[in-house]
Amino acid sequence: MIKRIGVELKEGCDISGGDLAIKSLQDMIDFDEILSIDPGLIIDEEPLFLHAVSDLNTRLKRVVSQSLKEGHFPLVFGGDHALAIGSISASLTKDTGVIWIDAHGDCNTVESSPSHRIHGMPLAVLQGYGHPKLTHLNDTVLNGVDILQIGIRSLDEEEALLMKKWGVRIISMQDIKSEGWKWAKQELSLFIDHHPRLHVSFDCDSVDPKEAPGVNTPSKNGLSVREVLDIFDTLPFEKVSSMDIVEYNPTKDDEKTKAMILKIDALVHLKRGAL
Ligand SMILES: [Mn+2]
Repeated sequence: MIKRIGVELKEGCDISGGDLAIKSLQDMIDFDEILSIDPGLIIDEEPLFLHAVSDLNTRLKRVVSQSLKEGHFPLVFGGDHALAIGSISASLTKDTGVIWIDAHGDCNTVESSPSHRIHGMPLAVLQGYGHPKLTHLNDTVLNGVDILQIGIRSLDEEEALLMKKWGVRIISMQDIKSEGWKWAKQELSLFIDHHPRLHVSFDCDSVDPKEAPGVNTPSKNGLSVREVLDIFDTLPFEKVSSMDIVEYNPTKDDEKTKAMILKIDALVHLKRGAL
């Protein structure tokens, strides 16, 4: 069974609206479980709101682990990509490949991040680089070569160097433009073939703001909704063990982003439900 888990969080990016993602989806989606930030832990820190984000991820990890243990497919929704620390640390094994569809690299460390926002750090944390209050959640450390990013077009300078050093595989928008969509799909297939298990983390800002304006940090010249649906249609769901749909900010939306999320949710149910 697909377990839909909603995460009410904005402290990973500190941009208003991301915390309302679940409320906005609730008229169309029945969540099996909803987790929220503990307001008592929201204290300014370095990185921002460390205690609150760490606590929420600890609880999310428990919920996702339990759901996997019961044989379910956890599908995590939220307005903030910092939640991927909890969802992925729960599902990660040595065999897992992570497909990260995003405009940004999300590979900043506390030192490299210009914004100090944890939503730009989840993939660094999962690779073992970051504040100990976050990296302590890792039972398994993710290797850079087991990450494939798609849709990238905005990396911080130091972050780009770290990603290169760690061996993170990137299919950037520039690559897609020069090599073509067919090539990108072949690269994706190769990555899938090399990994017996997959986690997919979908950041709504991977899509062009013309088609998905309801995100915290929009970035121009992104993927089309058609391309995203093509990726999900290609994914072998017998290998995908868990998934996130994140960074949805309903206060910036004109219903297009929500409609896209509902389409992805329906496609995942169609493909995963058929197994
Ligand atoms: Mn992201």
